[in-house]
Amino acid sequence: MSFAAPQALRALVARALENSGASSANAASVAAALVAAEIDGQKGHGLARVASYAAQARSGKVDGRAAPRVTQPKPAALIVDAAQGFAFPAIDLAIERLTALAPQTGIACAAIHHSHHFGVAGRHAERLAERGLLALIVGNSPKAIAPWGGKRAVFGTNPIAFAAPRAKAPPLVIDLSLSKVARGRIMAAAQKGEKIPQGWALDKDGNPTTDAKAALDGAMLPLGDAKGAALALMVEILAAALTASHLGFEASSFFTAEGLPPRVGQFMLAIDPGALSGGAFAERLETLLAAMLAEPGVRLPGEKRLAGRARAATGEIEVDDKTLADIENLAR
Ligand code: PYC
Repeated sequence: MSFAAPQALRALVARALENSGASSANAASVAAALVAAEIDGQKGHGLARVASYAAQARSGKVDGRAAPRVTQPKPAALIVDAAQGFAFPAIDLAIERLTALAPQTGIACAAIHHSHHFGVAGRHAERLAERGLLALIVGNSPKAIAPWGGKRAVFGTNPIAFAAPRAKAPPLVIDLSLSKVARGRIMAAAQKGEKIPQGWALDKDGNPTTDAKAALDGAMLPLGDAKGAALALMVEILAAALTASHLGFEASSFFTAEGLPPRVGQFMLAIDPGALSGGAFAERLETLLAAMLAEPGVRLPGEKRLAGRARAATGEIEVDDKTLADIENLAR
């Protein structure tokens, strides 16, 4: 493991992406998101993505120079066209515009069209909550989960993120992907030749499997069984149908540089909590959280990210040697 300062890492990642054809604005936006994910302990959405993002920018699968465009078809509805570029610049634009709009309209939404991997969904929701808004964000991703009762993957892992502002504490953040476990855990088991527990995945014929390689060719099981599959369906409708984007089973991989752009979508909803609650929101939320915390052993969701940030604030963060070396090569 190596140690590096967040600011230096952001500059390094941005240079790696610019060398691969990204505009400097896009490279800075992507670098900020990936380093933030690394700091928050979400390494699957952090620096490990740089090499594949750079390869996709080089091959043209992602348009690294795309400039997201926003239109406002209805007073409280925004369309942000990511234009087959990276998701983060489009999300940044949506956050900026929703922050201005939602306090005027009470509730506002943004449909991000023709997008890419949007990393840690909870971080985008949290940024809206840091601006005083309640946020709900969903995004679809390439096929991974079968519809309940089916054999073949149709839906993505389709994360759902929610964040609520708090007066005297960082926002409460809830962030969940809908597969029972992250696909990265199955990939890691396959690499090591290890078995996976029963109940994580199906093989390509729809049979439950403990063989990690067979699971990668098959489908992942949703958390909460039929209920999770229903949520994955809901996310496809909000994130892909509503954004005129690719459905999970139509989307190309977020990892490989070959093929057409994934063109997935994201849907973001921002609510002014004061407007809808007549000013009672903060008190009601704190009463609820206090009741939870009165139970011994209870922790609020999302606390892990705060621990990562506290460590990063002391100076340097721990980065995998090979990942860092790959980024340094790309940045030369
Ligand atoms: O956590 O599964 C996930 C995910 C997919 C796209 C963005 N995050």
